[in-house]
Amino acid sequence: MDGTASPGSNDQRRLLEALYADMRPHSLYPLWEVMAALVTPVPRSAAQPHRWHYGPARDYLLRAGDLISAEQAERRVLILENPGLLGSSAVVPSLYAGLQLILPGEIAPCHRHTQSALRFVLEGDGAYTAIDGERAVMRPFDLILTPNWQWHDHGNETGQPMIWLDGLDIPTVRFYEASFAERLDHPAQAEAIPADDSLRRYGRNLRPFRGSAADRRPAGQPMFHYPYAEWRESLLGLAAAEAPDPHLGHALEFVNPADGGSVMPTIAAQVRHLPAGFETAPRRATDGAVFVVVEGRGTALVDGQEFSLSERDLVVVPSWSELRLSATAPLTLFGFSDKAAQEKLGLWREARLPA
Ligand code: 1HN
Repeated sequence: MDGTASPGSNDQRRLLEALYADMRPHSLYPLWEVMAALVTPVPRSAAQPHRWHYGPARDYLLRAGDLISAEQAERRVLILENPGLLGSSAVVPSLYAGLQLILPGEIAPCHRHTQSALRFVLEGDGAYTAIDGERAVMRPFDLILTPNWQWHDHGNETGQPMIWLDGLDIPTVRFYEASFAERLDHPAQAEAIPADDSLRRYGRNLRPFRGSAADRRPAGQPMFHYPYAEWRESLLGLAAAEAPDPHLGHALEFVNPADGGSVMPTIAAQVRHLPAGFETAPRRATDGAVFVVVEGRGTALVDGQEFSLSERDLVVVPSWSELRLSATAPLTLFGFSDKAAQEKLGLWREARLPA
């Protein structure tokens, strides 16, 4: 036991143990025996740093594609389960990550749930996610959101497999015991709104004139598609114009234009760019994060464990682990984390350490 109380005599110990044994059937437990483990001076994550190479994960996913349809599976996904959190379907204690495959002609049937999701496209071009009646056409490295309780289905009318990274707040919703879900009685929802309508309406810092009855998305969450073509231009433009932050490299956060905050209440998303030869100074932060390589090569040093990274490899960086990133070729990363929820709860912190 990870005790807090200072040791006493053998006699005291014996009497205490007898007390504990008597109390146990009454659901009572002494705080002083566990307090140090509950209130740690710094975070101690149960999650482990881990890297998944894309190639082997993709092979297993395609093998699953031969064995079960998207419709039969409802979602054909390989969970990126943290080796420190086995059995929990979690990549960090608050978040879930997975790799999803949709083959040509398939539909992942329409449903909605209180879990919020993001998709980050890794392979294929031109499949769609439909969200509350509107399709977003998925192109490589686009970010697409499925906010809490919005109807969504995915379909692939192209000739190629589509693979993307799913990030959901499943463990957070489980923690609060607030899961609700429904299925639509049709596999695909009706296309009520033209494809990419929300990008035209909200994607360039504009919104429908108030009172014009043209608002088609929820006022607090108007955007659900952040195309690669746009975020790449912003990130690489920044990289061309200024020196990288020593601890982050060039870094941009995706925002919800309605309030300037994170893309969803529980999940924050970011992109980073490191010029070739650049190495970040070490940094810790309380958010548990998942990164995927968009382009380039490098390494992630996470609490002293070194992971080589190449295109589409994934790495999980648990809370308060010390991260150093380095680029052997210009390195672009996408990441998502629970920073959004932690900031709302007043918990998020970082420590920028000397190089
Ligand atoms: C879900 O709805 C999707 O819509 C993916 O693509 C993964 C994992 C658990 C629960 C719901 C999707 C999911 C999921």
